[in-house]
Amino acid sequence: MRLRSFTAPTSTEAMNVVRETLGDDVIVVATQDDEGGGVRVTVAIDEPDVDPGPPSLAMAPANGRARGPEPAGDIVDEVYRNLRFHRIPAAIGDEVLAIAESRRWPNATVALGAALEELIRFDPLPAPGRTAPPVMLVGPPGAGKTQTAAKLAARTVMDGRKAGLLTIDTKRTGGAETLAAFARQLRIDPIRAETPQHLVDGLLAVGNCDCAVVDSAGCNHLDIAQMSELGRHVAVAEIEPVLVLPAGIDHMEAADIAAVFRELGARRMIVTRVDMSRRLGTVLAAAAAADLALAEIGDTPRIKDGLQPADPFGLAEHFIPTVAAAHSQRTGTE
Ligand SMILES: Nc1nc2c(ncn2[C@@H]2O[C@H](COP(=O)(O)OP(=O)(O)OP(=O)(O)O)[C@@H](O)[C@H]2O)c(=O)[nH]1
Ligand SMILES: [Mg+2]
Repeated sequence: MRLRSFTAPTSTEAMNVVRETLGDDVIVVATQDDEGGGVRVTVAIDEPDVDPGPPSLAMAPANGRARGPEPAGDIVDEVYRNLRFHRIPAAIGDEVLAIAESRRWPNATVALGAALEELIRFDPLPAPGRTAPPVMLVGPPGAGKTQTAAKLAARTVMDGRKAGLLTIDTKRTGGAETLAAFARQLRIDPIRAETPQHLVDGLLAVGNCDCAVVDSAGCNHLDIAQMSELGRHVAVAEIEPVLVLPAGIDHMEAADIAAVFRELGARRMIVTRVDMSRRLGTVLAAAAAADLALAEIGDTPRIKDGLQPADPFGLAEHFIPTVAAAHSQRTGTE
């Protein structure tokens, strides 16, 4: 017996989807309001039991892209088990499964990657040297903004280009010093912008840099005064606010946070601490809820090579790690 959930605006519509997808030979085990809106119908399908527990190395494909075709039902099952394990919100999960079922994919990673490519936008930050407005990293306290600023600067410097760092995190004890400590390793002296006008001046001073990144203080998205203060800094010049959000937090909270930072002007997000989180539903929930494009993935505390430009198949491998990738994640070796 296997369980599957379908979400639609009404229970009648959800049942229609159930019948279209699985026929009449199903048992409805639950009908409930979905957290994301609409009604979720859960049905039992009369098939041999499938353990819905965490994906294990034994279940992982030996090599995400190179393995030959698996039976279509096995692939959909594997995608389904991973969606459940990662706590993917039902509404997105249903769409992913529909895509996984729509074609014969070589394996589950490719099926999930193809679904992510269709459902989520991917828009990495421009490579150094490409003309782009300065980026301001914004997000909740402790999300990884300062470390990400250092990672972006390091990527630019490693590429032989010039990076400029600024910070508006000047009121909090130690805020600016953390960035300065990272920046020293890169021989960069970050500019401390105490006021919006200082920020304008600072941005002019780094105008010749290939990549200018502004670090900001962590903001409570429910605190209007804090968000307004941040908004005043974003508005002073042509700056792109980019949300930084850690993986692994509750997916409904992540969606709320993303929606508030979208109001501030964020259109892209960087997900950090992917190496520390076994469940990545947050990533999809936040991106889908606020229509944010995934820009970069932080999957290491290291500054050097600390960010990977987000792409659907790379992300799918984080959801369904290959044996080799899982091994290297655990041991730090190739
Ligand atoms: N393992 C891991 N740790 C990370 C990653 N990104 C950030 N961290 C850690 O997360 C913690 C917080 O990172 P910060 O960059 O200081 O976070 P912040 O958003 O600037 O925090 P505030 O300025 O206090 O709001 C630090 O201990 C970082 O080393 C990552 O991708 N992986
Ligand atoms: Mg910081």
